[in-house]
Amino acid sequence: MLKAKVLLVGPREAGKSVLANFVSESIEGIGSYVPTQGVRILEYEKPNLNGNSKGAACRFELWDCSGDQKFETCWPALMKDSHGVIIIFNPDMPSHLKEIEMWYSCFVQQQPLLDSQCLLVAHHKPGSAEDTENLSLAHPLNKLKLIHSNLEEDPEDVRMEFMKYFRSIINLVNESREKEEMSIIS
Ligand SMILES: Nc1nc2c(ncn2[C@@H]2O[C@H](COP(=O)(O)OP(=O)(O)O)[C@@H](O)[C@H]2O)c(=O)[nH]1
Ligand SMILES: [Mg+2]
Repeated sequence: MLKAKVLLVGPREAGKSVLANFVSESIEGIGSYVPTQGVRILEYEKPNLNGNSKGAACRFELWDCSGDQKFETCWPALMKDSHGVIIIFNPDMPSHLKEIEMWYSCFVQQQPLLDSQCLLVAHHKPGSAEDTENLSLAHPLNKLKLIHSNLEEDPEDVRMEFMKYFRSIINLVNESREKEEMSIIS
């Protein structure tokens, strides 16, 4: 069984918990806003995600982190042994564009993770502005893979993009495991 730990971080009320529930097929619906306290860990299992013939299942731990910076002292514990970081923000909020630089710096650059282990998600809530579809981000965020998520309009596209990202993370985990195995016998 290949296992990966992926964090969901970003500004408050961006939609982290909604997306975490959606991709993990958790039944918790969209209700009134409940701020996540510290972190909530969702498990998600996917058979045969990496498409190998062995058909090994993959297990994801999705760490739905609080966007509140009062939990900053917990961040090192959250980041420990993580394989990926998904930064979720609301493209309608100019303040989020600044804030995600901080999340990127703390959770990706300082760990350090590769840029390929990071996914940026512009999450469009119902009734959001149309023109933010052509969002252009400044360096260094413009080097990252950016997807748009709109659960009302195209939920399957969102799911597909997340699965693509999860597949890339599982491939990295698989590669590092193979390297470790090789290093033991050589
Ligand atoms: N209908 C709908 N509401 C959403 C969506 N995304 C976020 N929301 C609303 O925005 C609130 C904040 O989302 P949440 O995921 O809890 O934000 P978090 O602080 O980033 O975890 C939720 O309580 C929902 O009311 C969405 O895709 N559809
Ligand atoms: Mg939350």
